[in-house]
Amino acid sequence: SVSFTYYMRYNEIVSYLTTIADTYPSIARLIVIGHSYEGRAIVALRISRGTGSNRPEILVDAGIHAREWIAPPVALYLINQLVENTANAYLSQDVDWVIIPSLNPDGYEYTHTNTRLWRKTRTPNTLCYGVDPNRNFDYYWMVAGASSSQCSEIYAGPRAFSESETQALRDYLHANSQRIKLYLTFHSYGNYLLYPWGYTSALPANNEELYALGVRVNDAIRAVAGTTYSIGTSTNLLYAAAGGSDDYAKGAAGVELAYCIELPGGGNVGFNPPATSIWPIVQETWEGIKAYHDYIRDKY
Ligand code: 0X9
Ligand code: ZN
Repeated sequence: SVSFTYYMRYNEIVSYLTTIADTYPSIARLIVIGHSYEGRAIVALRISRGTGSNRPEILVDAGIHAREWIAPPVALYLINQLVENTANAYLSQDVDWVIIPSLNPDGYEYTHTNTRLWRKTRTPNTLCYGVDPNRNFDYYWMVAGASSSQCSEIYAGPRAFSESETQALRDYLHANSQRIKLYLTFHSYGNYLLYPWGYTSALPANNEELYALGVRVNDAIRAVAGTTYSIGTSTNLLYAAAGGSDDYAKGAAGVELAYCIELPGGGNVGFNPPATSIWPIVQETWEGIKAYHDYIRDKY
């Protein structure tokens, strides 16, 4: 079962999703979207209480960056509440959800067994291990804020989509691009609601909508315990960095609403909030995710 009192290992995360799919077969279905370099199944849970095709879908992932431990619990709490809390049944009545709690399981396991602050995948290259998966997507790949040095933390890879993990998300996005209306990718840290573009300081055509929805989400989160987020484009608010999954979802797969959510930090280096912080962070973030849902439900 799921826990928010400690950081679960990848096999526990997979077990939880498997159990949910087995226990609630009419609501939840397990999907394997691909495999990591080391051969782990990259699992997703599709949650739907509706019938008919062409339903709007919200795609959520977490854990693209291995060390950002607070992100997977946010995705797991979302699954827990959508499926196991009947008071939230309305949230999957008109909208489908696909949730990928850990997109970089090799890196995530490595942060547990070897190097707590590992960020990248675990592909062996000639000089160093790993590619920054959030520089590896093929949308203005390598044009800004990415490195061609294998040992860099922001190594973009030998070519775009060199990593099986980014290929898996790419393939899922394209196979479902017609129905995906919102893409959320959870990272940490810094309390930012980022939206495209990350490759340029130019604003997207729907900047006003992206900003206004961000304000709604921030208001919902702030109401819980006063936590606030800054809202804006990745380049203008944080830094230019091309090859991210959010830019790819919007620019290449046509998902008009895409956000990179930089969750709150914690611990001595920001990436390691104590386990006691999991609960308050997932609680307040859940309120923000519900605000996203309400917007998508009302719009489509
Ligand atoms: O640099 C990143 O990949 C993200 N920040 S993090 O500290 N979690 O590494 C921000 C990514 C924002 N999106 C794009 N630049 N496309
Ligand atoms: Zn990150």
